[in-house]
Amino acid sequence: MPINVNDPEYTRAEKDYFDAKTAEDRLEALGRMISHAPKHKGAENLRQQLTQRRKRLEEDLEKKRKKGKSSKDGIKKGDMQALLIGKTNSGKSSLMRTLTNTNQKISSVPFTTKEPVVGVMEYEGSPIQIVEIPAIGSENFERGLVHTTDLVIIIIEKIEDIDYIKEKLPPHNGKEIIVVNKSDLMTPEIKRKISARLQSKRYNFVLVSSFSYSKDNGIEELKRKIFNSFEVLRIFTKEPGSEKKEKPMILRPDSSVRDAAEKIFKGFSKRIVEVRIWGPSSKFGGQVVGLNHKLKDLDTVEFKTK
Ligand SMILES: Nc1nc2c(ncn2[C@@H]2O[C@H](COP(=O)(O)OP(=O)(O)OP(=O)(O)O)[C@@H](O)[C@H]2O)c(=O)[nH]1
Ligand SMILES: [Mg+2]
Repeated sequence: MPINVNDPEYTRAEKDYFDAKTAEDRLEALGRMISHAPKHKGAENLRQQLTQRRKRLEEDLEKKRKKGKSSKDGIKKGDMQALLIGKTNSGKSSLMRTLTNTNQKISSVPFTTKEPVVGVMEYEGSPIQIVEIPAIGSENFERGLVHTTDLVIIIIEKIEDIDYIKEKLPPHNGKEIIVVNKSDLMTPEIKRKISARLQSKRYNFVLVSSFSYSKDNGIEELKRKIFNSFEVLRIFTKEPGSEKKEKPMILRPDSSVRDAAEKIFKGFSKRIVEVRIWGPSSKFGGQVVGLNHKLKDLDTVEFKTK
């Protein structure tokens, strides 16, 4: 038989419980209901029901939290990472599909993308990780990824979008490229005006159309700008007597031969007896150098081990 509880604190907590908009608020209100529930024997059933309800709510919340984690922490940052950030409908998903191998949904319905989508853009043999972040200003926008990224690609449809986005953008140390999308809808006159405005503000920018079939769509220029913003060294490695590896390793500027060796695996540099290099940092092909030798982009390094 349901019992009537007269405690006003309990009544308020119960109202909050039913009015709660989030699971966290509901759980909080339920906690108050439990502490104000009558203590006498006749209310034993009620107390039991409430604690059971709390247990279920807590389990649901924990599940949700874990799921949320897997989307956030599941993205292992690549050597070169760029985030696509923009308002809803600006064409993030469309651009991503043109740049990479992903196949996410494209739609004029706002807030279609609800979780980050990760793809890879190959540039001259080097993989660049591109991540679409759900629309800025939406509850699914993920701030955490912005702090650590190398490059923020800001997608806009009109110039005013830049201020809106920059205001909401969390602090970060990455570079920025402004991408004006949907240029296929613009007259040459409008394109000229937009370019002049962005140039006067000294933005690194490019006008594109995500539609790959659209002529002069700016996509190749964007790819080049993306790659150039990383300022990395692409280093090919090899063993004596064999061909160099097909794909270069990616190193920070100012890296040495030792850094390259340690990237292969930790402690590898201790096993090396001789290093030869070819390419931009060598005086001649096959020059023998020490572990402290500074590398240049597109060098080939040969490691001879014990
Ligand atoms: N004309 C034109 N339309 C485009 C272009 N890029 C995207 N669109 C259209 O814009 C709409 C939104 O595209 P999406 O790629 O889904 O946009 P989004 O930024 O990912 O949107 P949300 O994930 O919902 O925030 C779709 O109707 C696309 O067809 C473009 O370059 N030109
Ligand atoms: Mg999208």
